[in-house]
Amino acid sequence: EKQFFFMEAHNGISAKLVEKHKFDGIWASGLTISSSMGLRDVNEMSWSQVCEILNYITLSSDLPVILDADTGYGSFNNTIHLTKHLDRIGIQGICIEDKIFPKKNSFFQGHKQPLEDIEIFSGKIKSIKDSSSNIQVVARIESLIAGWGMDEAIKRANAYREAGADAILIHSKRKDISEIDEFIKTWGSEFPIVLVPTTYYKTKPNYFLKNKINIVIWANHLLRSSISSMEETLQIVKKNKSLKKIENKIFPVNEIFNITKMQELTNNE
Ligand code: SPV
Ligand code: MG
Repeated sequence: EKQFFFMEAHNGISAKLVEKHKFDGIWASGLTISSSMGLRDVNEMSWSQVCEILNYITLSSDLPVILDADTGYGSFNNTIHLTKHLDRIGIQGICIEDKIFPKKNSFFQGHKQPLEDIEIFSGKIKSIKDSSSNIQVVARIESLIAGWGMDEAIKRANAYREAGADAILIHSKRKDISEIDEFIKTWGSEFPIVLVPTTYYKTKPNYFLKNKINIVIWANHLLRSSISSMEETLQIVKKNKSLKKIENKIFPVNEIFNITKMQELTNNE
């Protein structure tokens, strides 16, 4: 059974790089799209601003894209409205999480985030399926990460499968796979599973293989590595008042021309 590894992208250039490196698909991450705009991952960007970014992502790559659509940006009706737009943009997957709009990033240590009512969330899943035959729905369960427990997670997995979800994303902020593993063993369902190993990053690839995990998402690693690289450049240039120490470390301008296909323009001219 094939496994799919999705890497995050938050703009056109990151989408192009994900494709160049032959990942299976793109995770259009709420965290990285909003942070790249200098905003918080708390639905400060509107759904239509997110769709604008998606237009650049789909223009830049032919890879399948799953949009991290948070809660679906409101009620089931907002979610339907969004789905129609995603269909036109050409997105293949939408992931919605069972928190309440406006949500906060799951790793943010604040209060225990409330979960959406199961019936209401199941209604959102059904309404996406009813409004598009092209878009696959990943239902993301926040019970574990928000501290509501394993029984709640299992109950929700059953309900979301019943409602027509195409896959379940079970999220955890443990440093190891233990909680996820318990969920998978307890649920015992032969159903597509999506994982986001951000905190349990030490998990061996063999675990994903053995447990038939369908999609593994590297959720924020291009944004985080680009911030590290920008930090390094800033420190070196600030200190030296010169570019000499940085020029050979950074991506050449000519390579940017290659990535954006400048030669194609010349040929067309
Ligand atoms: C995102 O990438 O925005 C996600 C994954 O939702 S996480 O930040 O791990 O919750
Ligand atoms: Mg998110």
